[in-house]
Amino acid sequence: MSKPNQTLGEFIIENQTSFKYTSGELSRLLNSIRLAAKVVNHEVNKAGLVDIIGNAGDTNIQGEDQQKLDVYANEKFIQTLTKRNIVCGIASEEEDDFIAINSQDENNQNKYIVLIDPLDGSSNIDVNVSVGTIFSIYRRVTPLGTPVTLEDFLQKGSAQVAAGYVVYGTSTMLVYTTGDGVNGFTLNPAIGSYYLSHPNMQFPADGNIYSVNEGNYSDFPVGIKKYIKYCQEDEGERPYTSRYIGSLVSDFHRNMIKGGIYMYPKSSKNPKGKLRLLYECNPMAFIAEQANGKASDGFTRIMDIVPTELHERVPFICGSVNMVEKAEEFMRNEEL
Ligand code: AHM
Ligand code: MG
Repeated sequence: MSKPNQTLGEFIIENQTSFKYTSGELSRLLNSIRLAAKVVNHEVNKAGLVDIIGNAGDTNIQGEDQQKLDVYANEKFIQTLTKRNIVCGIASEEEDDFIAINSQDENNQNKYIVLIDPLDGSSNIDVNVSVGTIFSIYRRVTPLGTPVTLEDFLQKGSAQVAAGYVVYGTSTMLVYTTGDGVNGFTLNPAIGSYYLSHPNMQFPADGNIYSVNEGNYSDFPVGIKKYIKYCQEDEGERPYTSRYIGSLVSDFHRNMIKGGIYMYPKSSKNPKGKLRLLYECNPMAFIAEQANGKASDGFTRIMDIVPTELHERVPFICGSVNMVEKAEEFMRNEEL
């Protein structure tokens, strides 16, 4: 149930009873993410004012430059979730391994683990283009009071209990699902509260936007090339338009509101695709499906893929259901 002018805090509390494993624990966890996102938002907004942009000199596990704001966001989310003692484990796109939090303590009854991409699209920070945070929440599968293991993190996306993103754009929005639809909240920076601005978000079944890095076109699988040509030509009608920000959260958010498809296929540069199954694809797939959209790797539903490693990458096609199914049809036809 959503009410006009409802704040995110009120919404979380009012809806906690409709969650299938009723407990205040998930609400406390979502509240911590909400808080950390506000702190990160404050820092992102002043990125142009202070000397915080530029590389921190480190590279992350995927061998990419880490920028200072990535490091900051990573620390803030980990600190907030650790200090409040509400999760038993965290895995971050910016960390080599998962972090266990007091999970060996037999009195520790915390059952949730969080996977997070603290600042996605970070190559956009120093040019004032929007970036985002993506999070995914699961229940641990190993017994309470024992140390968390890799098994707790390598769960299929279909086991997620909640997922969401924050888009630091012209306004800052937090969008999330607990498996009962998707709701979006806009931050009022003067007051520091998020208000329900986009209740029950839905991908239109059809759309006219395709989002893909066409710079990689010559390397794409033939099915994707043909789908792109179909979008460009479509028997001379050309109903499609191309929009690509290069920030997954922002491209996804726009496509969910307007109708569209986002694609990051494999290429020779990224033979398994670029995006990470656990930190990026699964949470976005959960949100997409909860909003009547669809997400696949071209052949298989993203949330059915069994992960084998923390930083696994997969090709990602996501958005309006009819558009994703059309792209899958082109992929299938090339397989035959
Ligand atoms: P990141 O996690 O290193 O920021 O990379 C993920 C980002 C996505 O947000 C975006 O859609 C994609 O990478 C853009 O990649 P490219 O610049 O290759 O088009
Ligand atoms: Mg990322």
